[in-house]
Amino acid sequence: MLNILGRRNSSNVQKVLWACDELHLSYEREDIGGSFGRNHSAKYLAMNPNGTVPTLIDNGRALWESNAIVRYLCESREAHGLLPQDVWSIALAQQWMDWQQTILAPAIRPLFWNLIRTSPQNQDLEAISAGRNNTEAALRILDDHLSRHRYVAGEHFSFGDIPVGVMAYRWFNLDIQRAAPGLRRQRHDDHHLEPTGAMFNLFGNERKAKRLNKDALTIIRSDEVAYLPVHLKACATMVGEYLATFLLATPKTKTSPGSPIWLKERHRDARRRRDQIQLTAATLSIIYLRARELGQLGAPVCEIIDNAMERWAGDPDASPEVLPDPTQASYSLAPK
Ligand SMILES: N[C@@H](CCC(=O)N[C@@H](CS)C(=O)NCC(=O)O)C(=O)O
Repeated sequence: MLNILGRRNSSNVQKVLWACDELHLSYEREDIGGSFGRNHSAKYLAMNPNGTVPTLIDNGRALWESNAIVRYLCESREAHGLLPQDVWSIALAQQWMDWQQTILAPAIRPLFWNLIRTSPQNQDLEAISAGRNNTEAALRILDDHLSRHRYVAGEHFSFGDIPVGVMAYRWFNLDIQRAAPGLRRQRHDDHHLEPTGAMFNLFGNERKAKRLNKDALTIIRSDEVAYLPVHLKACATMVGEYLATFLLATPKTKTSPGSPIWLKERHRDARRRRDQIQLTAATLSIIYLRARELGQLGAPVCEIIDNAMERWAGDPDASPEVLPDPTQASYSLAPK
């Protein structure tokens, strides 16, 4: 089991969490650093003498420096494809990781620190203004690169996108004026503010939809191999109940952002009890609701789940080729 030491509101910890998520790695995390402290205890300093977060513990060994951790995770689990395929693309990915540490992070740090971590009466307005200009100048470089390449190392998402993606996400969520059009946010729908311009791919809705698609397919395929039809049927029934409960509780005119708390609790409870059927049902329902929020982009994900649930809900003894009538899906919420 991997252990990540570090508070989740640290951008450097977020890189590691994002990488674990991409690689489908399970881990345990401990809140350390910032208001949680403990990063200067003798025990912590023995693992990371800098007293910074994150630190990764893998098999009793400690690794620090967030970008090195991201690379290590990707390289040691290379089957998952976050590693660029050729030496030049690997060098490009590393170039942008170093650039994030040496150019982008120092530019945005005073801006973030003053706006988010400092009370309004103590904010340094000059530092805010300089930080905004410096960050914008740096992000123009990234934006220009991404207007010619889909991701930092070329056409495919790689480990090199994670550090700059975390920083760009931070930038788009600050309540500031932005001069360059590509570095502004635009209202995507009722709930989401999305970056415009070339950086969209790093963490925009298109990418979210792709990930949800991949996650849904992975879960469905592996459960179809691992479980008996009777278990799959129980799971489909649960998904139907979860989604119906959500529908009943949510006015037709409104899609509320995020999954409801009770559903996340079902997910946590299933993990605690190691109830794989409930875990799959809660996970697929969460994926479904997230995809539904993405409108047309998420519709194929909803369709994949709808189809699988119809298949699973069929007679456990029936041949897998005999699929129930798709028009009978009573819980379907897929955006049309
Ligand atoms: N270059 C290091 C920087 C680590 C760093 O400065 N982390 C900050 C949080 S983003 C930290 O530990 N701050 C002290 C604290 O959280 O108490 C890395 O990328 O891991």
